[in-house]
Amino acid sequence: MRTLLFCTLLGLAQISNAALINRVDFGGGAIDYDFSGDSSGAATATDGNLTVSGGAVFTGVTAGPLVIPMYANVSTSAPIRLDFLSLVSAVGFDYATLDSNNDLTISVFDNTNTLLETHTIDSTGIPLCPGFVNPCGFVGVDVGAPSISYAILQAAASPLMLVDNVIYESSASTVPVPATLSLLTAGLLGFRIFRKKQS
Ligand SMILES: [Ca+2]
Repeated sequence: MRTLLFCTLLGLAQISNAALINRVDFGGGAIDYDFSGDSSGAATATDGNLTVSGGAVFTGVTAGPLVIPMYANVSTSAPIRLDFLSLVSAVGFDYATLDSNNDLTISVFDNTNTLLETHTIDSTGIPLCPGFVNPCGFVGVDVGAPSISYAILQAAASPLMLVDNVIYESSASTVPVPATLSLLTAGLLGFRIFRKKQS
């Protein structure tokens, strides 16, 4: 009974955390964008499908995994916005803040401006970035289907933030475990049938 309760609680915890993902959760077909081809000070950065706006391409300082050039709103203090020409199912990026007590909120919307998900990252729980004076980390959102049209990143206390190494995925293949399991089951079943036919 205790085990059942524990498993139920564990299941609930997994459901409530399901939307936030790490970089390793993205599939092999995910696209990376590190701003390496963008010139310093450009207001928008684009790979043709993803367009980043709200700030400017920043070449001021490298902060842990965020390596210049990156994207920052240092000059505008506006939210950073990521627009996708083709809808995506998941998006993530490395971020750093210029204020050690600065909660960040990421919100993703569909192409009718409907809010799909919003997450606030408590900056007090984030470790300082190696070689940098302020916190940094990775945030990834997976909505399970290619319906994200744009994402908005906003900071609460001080609006300054840095973004680099954007990763995004257009198909819902960021949770490969069930698919792998069913393939494995199908393989085992096939093997058993094969063995039966042989004997
Ligand atoms: Ca970079």
